[in-house]
Amino acid sequence: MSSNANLFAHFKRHFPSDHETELLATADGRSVSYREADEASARIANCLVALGAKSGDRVTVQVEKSVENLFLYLACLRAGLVYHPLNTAYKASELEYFLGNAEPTIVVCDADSLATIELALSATEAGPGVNALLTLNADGNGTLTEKANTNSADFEAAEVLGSDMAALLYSSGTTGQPKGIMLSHDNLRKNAETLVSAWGFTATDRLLHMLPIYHVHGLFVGVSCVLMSGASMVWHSGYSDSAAVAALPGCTVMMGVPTYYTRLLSNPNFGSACCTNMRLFVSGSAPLLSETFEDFQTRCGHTILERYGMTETGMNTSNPLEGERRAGTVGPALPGVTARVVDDAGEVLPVGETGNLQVQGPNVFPGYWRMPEKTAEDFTEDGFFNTGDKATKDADGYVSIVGRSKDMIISGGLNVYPKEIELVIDDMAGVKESAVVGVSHADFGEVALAVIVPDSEAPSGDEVIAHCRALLANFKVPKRVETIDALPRNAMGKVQKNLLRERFG
Ligand code: MCA
Repeated sequence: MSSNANLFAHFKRHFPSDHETELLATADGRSVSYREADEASARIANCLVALGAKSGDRVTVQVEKSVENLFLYLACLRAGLVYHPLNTAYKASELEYFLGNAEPTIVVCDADSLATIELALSATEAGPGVNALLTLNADGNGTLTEKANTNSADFEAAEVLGSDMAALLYSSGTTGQPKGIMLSHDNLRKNAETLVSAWGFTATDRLLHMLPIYHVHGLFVGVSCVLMSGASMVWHSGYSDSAAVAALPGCTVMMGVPTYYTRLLSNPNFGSACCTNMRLFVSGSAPLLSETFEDFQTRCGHTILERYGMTETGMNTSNPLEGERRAGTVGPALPGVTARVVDDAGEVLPVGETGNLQVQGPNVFPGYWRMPEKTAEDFTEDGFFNTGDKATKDADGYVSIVGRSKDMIISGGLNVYPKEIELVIDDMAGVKESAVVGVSHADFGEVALAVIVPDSEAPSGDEVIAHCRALLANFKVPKRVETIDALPRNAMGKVQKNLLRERFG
């Protein structure tokens, strides 16, 4: 039994000896014990298995953040099923791709999106493979909960190999076609163990959890650190700076994207008085401005710990818990992770030079779902993953991310791939071509700006935005649209996006 690599079995080993200990408290006063999480996830695991889900099958989940959604994730782990979470902002056409590609056995969605999901399923070949389409609403009710409640509260964690897939998350990629990122039980466990140790998590910690749980940050960093240390959390369904100010006095750790911290700073009630029990603020998913880092120090006396990760790799580097946290850097590689900066020929560069950042370690994913060629493209012969980020490393090993070679925008901690938006805009009547670039934004750090070249009657900026809004998740919708006679191109015909950023940024 001890050889079982099932992540849930590892979590369970770290449960407090008294299972009545609180695992989480919600914003509306509900208290959930470790015992309840154990029993509820067992009931769901039994239910999923009874519905015919077998080890390795995907369970696609597009539901709001809730306690029951967390139980569903734990249930998938224990049953050896692959948890496939989707951002609740995704629209029908985006869903169609994910469902068609992931080919789930079970789909769980909010009752309000049932018709959309049914339609998306009927449009893909994956539809007939779905054994059950269940609902789970933001309040925790729905057919999943109803069915699960009739099941036993015992479930032995399925025996899995460390290399077996625990979760499938998608990244849109530079081509506009999303790639499924397979994350194994070992990837998630080893990264979680590293973080618990690097950030000093113990059972006395209480994490302020306001991040979504359809991404690595909220699920595999936040939840994993808590469950791997027997700690507890204050669980909010979303981010609000005023709710954070109210909750912080009862917490010891907070994790967030930089927007969470800039919004905290803009709240006049935020200051050292809220932070008397706090020991750590962690920031990631997007670059933290030095200005935010410094303002935060001045305002509450805490130095934000910035770390760096990706969906493909989990966390790679982190500023230290003890020791100097340097503004503008993401810290040295975490124990067990190797981070190197190479030139375009793959030669390791001397200290201080800018190049391509590559990483290797037990946290790095084994490859893209059913895309062996793409996997081969993104890994070097000696097994390093090309992050697509440009970086430098100083003499102490501190890494600074200085740019991205993959044409990506990070908006409010969410990755936005211009190609995906350009394809949608190029389809509009009156648009000859388009280019989407990231421009600075006070709240989201960066947002998408679309530049269109009209060919006949150009659509208005509002029409372009409305078109995007109908087809794309809201965070991808350009915040602004500009028109230009021709896109600037270099001698190779490549659009010079830097010029567009300079002109319209
Ligand atoms: C919302 N909007 C956005 C974004 N979020 N626009 C651009 N970028 C965004 N991220 C827009 C909506 O479309 C809407 O526009 C308006 O803002 C208000 O929407 P609302 O949902 O009310 O916004 P919010 O609740 O204030 O959300 C902003 C947020 C949220 C709290 C910053 O986006 C968030 O929680 N982001 C964190 C995402 C995350 O977990 N990232 C980690 C990925 P309109 O009104 O026009 O419709 S994991 C990762 O990156 C790696 C692995 C790592 O290292 O962590």
